[in-house]
Amino acid sequence: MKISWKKFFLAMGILSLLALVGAIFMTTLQVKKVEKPQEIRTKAAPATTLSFSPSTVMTGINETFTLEIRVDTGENKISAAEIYVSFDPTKLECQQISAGTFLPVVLISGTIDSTNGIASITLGSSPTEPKQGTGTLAIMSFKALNSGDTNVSFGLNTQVAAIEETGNVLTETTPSTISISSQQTPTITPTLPPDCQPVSLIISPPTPQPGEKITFDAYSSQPLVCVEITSAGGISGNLTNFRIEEVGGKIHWKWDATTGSQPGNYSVTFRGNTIDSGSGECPNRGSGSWCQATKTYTITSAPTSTPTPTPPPGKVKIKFKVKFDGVYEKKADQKVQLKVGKDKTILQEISEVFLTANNQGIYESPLLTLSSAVISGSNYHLLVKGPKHLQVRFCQNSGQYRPCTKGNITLNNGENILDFTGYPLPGGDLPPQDGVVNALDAVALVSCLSQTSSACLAKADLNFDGIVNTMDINIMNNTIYTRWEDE
Ligand SMILES: [Ca+2]
Ligand SMILES: [Ca+2]
Repeated sequence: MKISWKKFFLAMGILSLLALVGAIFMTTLQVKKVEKPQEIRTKAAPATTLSFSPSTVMTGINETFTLEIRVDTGENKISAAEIYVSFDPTKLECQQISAGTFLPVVLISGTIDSTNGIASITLGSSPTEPKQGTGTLAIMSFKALNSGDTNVSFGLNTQVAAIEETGNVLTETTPSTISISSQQTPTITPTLPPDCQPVSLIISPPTPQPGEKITFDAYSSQPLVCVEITSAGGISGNLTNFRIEEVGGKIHWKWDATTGSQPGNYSVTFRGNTIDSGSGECPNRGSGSWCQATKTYTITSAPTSTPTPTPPPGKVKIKFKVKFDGVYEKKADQKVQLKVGKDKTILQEISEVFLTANNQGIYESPLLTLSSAVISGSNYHLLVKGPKHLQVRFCQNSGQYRPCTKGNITLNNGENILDFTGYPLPGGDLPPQDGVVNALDAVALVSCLSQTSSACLAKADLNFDGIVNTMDINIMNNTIYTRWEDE
């Protein structure tokens, strides 16, 4: 994934007093195609293209470089990609191929055939969410071995699958041209802007466990205008939110993310620029003019301690959908608390269920296997509580539009799909949550008005749109003094 944040003007330099003025916009860097596309096949509905970024690389013998495999799905919603990349093994050594962020699930790990010059990886979407749009499918690193021009291209057996489509939806691929000079390229320092200084990148914790929060902290001694962070996988969800902190006179960019479930070694690159193109855009420049740092991190295998024994899994599985009041389009992943009850007894409580949204803002859970305390039967109810929301009791498998009292949910062995979207979770119980929306929540929201800091967004951005404003007040007003938490 590659994102750049534009238009920030860091000024007032004399005493290194930095004022942040203006808005921050998020844009996906587009891949510039310079090669004539290779036609693979033509079909009516398929619309997906693959390319490499950068499309041209100038390097020297023994130098290493990185290529991102970029996808543009067009109208397709893709669920899997089987990628083959061919290269000339006499000129290039492929050192790694790993998952990007667009299709986060590694179905078949990256393999490299150095004899025949083929690297491959097979990736899938999260089961509940095929992906549409543009993004980074995979990241490759190469070492240049011998001089000359060569191509890195997609193998003809590369395939992309999409829902509602049969067969390969790939319509074209674009190779990358690599020019290897006979000498090592001189250090890139001379091409840096005169004030471009090295960037530091700190990853904490350096060896997170699966599902653990990880923070990337990047800083440079001078203001950077365009910044972006690229993760070579291992992250669940997008690195879409960053926060800026000034520490010891230096501006720090910090990203919080959650590690995925796959243990392994991953890398992340942060880079920034001291200038923009004058139009608020990051200039499409060669790699030489970026101030950047790359670090690796390791996700360890399963947690070592098991503090509380969990009941053995049962036979009932559920997948549920909810909406959050005021959210009508795709926003960042959220987590909710889930309780499964019958009569007055709570049979199972799951403190964190991660939900992902579709384009209509409908959030869906993964398929959850409930504990053996929940057996096939009827009269269940479910309690769902959002991160800034009142808890809601759901009594019907689907079609509920208002509060209820008597549980009437039937759960069978196997998969149960529960649709709670008719009754959006009411927002306003800001953290620390106390089960009621009252003046304390209102004061906390007002104190964050017009704010975009990560602390305020986490606390009071009720519609997850990246700012605390009157829209969030409206959502709280829908709830305040009129609704109490269901139990
Ligand atoms: Ca409250
Ligand atoms: Ca908001």
